[in-house]
Amino acid sequence: LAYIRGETEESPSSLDIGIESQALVSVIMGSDSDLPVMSAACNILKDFQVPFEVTIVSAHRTPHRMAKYAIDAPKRGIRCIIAGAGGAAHLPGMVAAMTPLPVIGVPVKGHILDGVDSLHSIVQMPRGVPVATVAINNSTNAALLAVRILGIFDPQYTIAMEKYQSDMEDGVLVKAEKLES
Ligand code: RP5
Repeated sequence: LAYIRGETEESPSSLDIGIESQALVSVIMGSDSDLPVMSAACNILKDFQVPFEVTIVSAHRTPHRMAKYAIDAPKRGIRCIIAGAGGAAHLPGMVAAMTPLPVIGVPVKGHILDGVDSLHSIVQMPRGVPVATVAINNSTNAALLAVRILGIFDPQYTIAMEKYQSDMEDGVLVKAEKLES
């Protein structure tokens, strides 16, 4: 089933994940169990009106799909890949090895090792194969970084990012004023 940006105000569920052919950003994850974490990235991309797609690609369970997805992504117009995975989190690194696109890795917190295993798996890439790694479970920052990357060739995203930063600053200042009064 296609997940089309703007089709729903809800976070994507496991029923509406799929491929959006006009997507600039791809959000992939190793399992549907990652979706509660990765849906925050989808919400940010929606807020910034970035065409994106979201789907499941597992480095271990669907290695052939992963290879095809990574190789085809640039040809399909994808500009940046956000990849979330937990545990032995090889998806972001393996995708980065098979595509020239920027890959942003999201370490997903598992039940046993608190996500430190995922963080180390994603951040400890060998020289030559970079993955921009965000904090554990912080897919929000992954999406914000993707928006900044898109802003390099499309100023509308930079302008929107400046507004986001300004709104964030205003929000903190309001809280500070309340605290001080
Ligand atoms: C990884 O293994 C996934 O990214 C997920 O975080 C973890 C556990 O997957 P499930 O067993 O919940 O499907 O591949």
